[in-house]
Amino acid sequence: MAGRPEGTTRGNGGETHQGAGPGIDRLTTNHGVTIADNQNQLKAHARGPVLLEDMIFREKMMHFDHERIPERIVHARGTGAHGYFELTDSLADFTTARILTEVGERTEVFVRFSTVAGSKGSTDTPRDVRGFATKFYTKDGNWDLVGNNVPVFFIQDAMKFPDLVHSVKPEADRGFPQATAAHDTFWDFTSLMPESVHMLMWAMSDRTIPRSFRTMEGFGVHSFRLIDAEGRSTFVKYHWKPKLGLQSTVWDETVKIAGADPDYQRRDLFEAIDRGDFPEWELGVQLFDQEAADKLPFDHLDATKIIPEELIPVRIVGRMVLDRYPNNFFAETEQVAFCPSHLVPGMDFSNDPLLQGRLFSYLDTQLKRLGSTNFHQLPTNRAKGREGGCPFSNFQRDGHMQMNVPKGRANYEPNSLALAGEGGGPREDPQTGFTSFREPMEEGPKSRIRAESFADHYSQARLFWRSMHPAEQSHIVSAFTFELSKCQFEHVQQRTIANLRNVDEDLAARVAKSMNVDLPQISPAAQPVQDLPPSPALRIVGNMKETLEGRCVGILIHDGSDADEIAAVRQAVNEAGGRCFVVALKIGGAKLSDGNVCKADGQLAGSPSVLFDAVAIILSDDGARELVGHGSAVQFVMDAFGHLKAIGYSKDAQPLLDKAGVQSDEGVTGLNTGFISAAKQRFFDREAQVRATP
Ligand code: HDE
Repeated sequence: MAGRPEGTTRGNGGETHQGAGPGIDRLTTNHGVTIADNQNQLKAHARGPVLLEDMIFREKMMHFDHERIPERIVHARGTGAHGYFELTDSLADFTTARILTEVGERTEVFVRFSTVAGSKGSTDTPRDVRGFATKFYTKDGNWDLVGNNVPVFFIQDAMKFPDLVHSVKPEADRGFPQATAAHDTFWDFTSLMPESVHMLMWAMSDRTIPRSFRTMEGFGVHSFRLIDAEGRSTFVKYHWKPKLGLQSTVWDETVKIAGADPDYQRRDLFEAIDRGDFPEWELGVQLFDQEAADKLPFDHLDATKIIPEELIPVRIVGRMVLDRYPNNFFAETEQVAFCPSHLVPGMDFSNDPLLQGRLFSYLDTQLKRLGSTNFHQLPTNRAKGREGGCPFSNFQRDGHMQMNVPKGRANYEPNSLALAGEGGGPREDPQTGFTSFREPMEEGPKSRIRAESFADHYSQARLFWRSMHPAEQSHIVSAFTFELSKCQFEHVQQRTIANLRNVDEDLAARVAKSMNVDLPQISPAAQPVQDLPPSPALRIVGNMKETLEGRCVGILIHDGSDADEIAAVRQAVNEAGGRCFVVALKIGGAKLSDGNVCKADGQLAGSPSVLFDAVAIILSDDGARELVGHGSAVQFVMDAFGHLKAIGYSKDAQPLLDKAGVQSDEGVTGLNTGFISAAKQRFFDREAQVRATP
């Protein structure tokens, strides 16, 4: 807890009432009646039948029977945290929304991170896009920025969303596989939808195997509008940039994390907040007007396109800090309801047909999931930013689970009967109310049509591929190879590779070669593919921060390990802003060189090196020789090496390194000869030594 008072990262939410509320020490029914016996049902006699009249049992069991609500149709597995957003640079020239004009003001937020495809009980680390949804409780009402950690999407029109999701979810007849795109139906669908290819490049890249939520970027994906006081519009794309920089895992590592700790990413977020190491992101905006939009070599209303930062720079305007964990997962994280339609005055939507479809879908799904049109009254969803008085006020009434008790005789507008002094109840306000941008509409026949300007499916996929570092390119090839090799239908594999030929011939040839299949004929492209300039900002390698902040070093010890060496590594790691986690064969720890017992934070079999960012192997000669006989110790070192991590080691640990096949390189160091600076990095050049790079 790093000296922080217990509970400061939780418990400030205020909204606790029933159940374990402070000061209530009696156990009661839901109707406030004190319970005398919570152990036994009411029976006719000691060994006799149970009586139907036992209202205490029936209430308890009925409530339990109904505890579950439908999980989200997508993004079912998630975790959330409270925090605040603080504006650092005013956008008053572009918008009237106070959250974007009042520099220094802090606005409460709730953020939910999620995977997309898996069910609620799946693991945290499949290859998958991550959701990054933020609810800002602003003075002007709630604003939901419901984004992902990838800036594009698979499809262009919301009409195709149910098809896309059906294809990636478990297959219809067999109900598996879970939480993965690596199966026939997904690749069948996407191979028939060339518009998905750009997103597939991102999905097969290291972006979808992030190390932590704290090391992910976030994107609003669509273009939105900001509206100024004169009603003028500027397009905006939103970006979240993590303070800790971008960091991902390698595939073998992420697969093993899923086994070692299925809750790895939520635990990481929880523990970081708990120790006061608050996750932080900068909010960036790309601003552009219609004229600039018209000059882009692609249509910004097409959600399969990015606007490279090199074309329109990202302006940093604020920061978000997550500093409080929910009091209750269900009440807050499960019941939070995000809707892209939740905008505040000074903002508006664009005509992106994917966004337009989302405006309906999220509101609709909350009704199904939360069971009532009154879901906005739940504490986690309530608008609470307005100064003074009721945060919302209208004549919508009744419905399931109405939690307010509106006063007065009139529930319609206009009226003249409302309570004295209230002037007939709440009234609209043309000055400060939400007004849509007065966009001039083109004339044309009503039609179901895809704009011609959406027809270029490959140029940005090529841009992405060519922007990648060679190590990232080979990871992309491996990911396509892995996923397509899980497909049983050759025509599905072939059609995907045929599409990839439009992205880059080398990419397609490498995938075909590493699958040992024929290179198919190139698929026809609807438009000639453009050679757009690469965007180095899209890389992870090179954009990863060299820091130990937010990172953890695993220290492997055994009986006889040098106490001074352990202390020195701990101190150096802590001074660099990192954390240490001591691993020993047994949880009780090991007897060190100075005769003291050092307790372990984790037992070796349950604390593999995949859980750490770098490892220090501090062993005596005898200790090393003994651990050579333990597969988990050998694997610990072998994986750290294979996952391109720094390994610092004491001289006597050499036999264990030899057994693990560690070869010397700049990431394999003595404990006080460069380990700390090595621990801040990953060694991508090592990759060729540890696996065949396709
Ligand atoms: Fe979502 N999406 N989505 N989505 N989405 C949902 O809403 C949908 C899309 C995103 O933590 C659902 O409340 C449609 C893009 C996040 O609670 C559902 C389309 C982006 C979350 C839904 C999209 C997202 C969701 C399921 C295409 C990035 C989790 C439960 C037209 C910009 C929010 C729910 C949370 C959740 C529909 C595409 C992000 C069914 C129809 C693009 C982060 O309503």
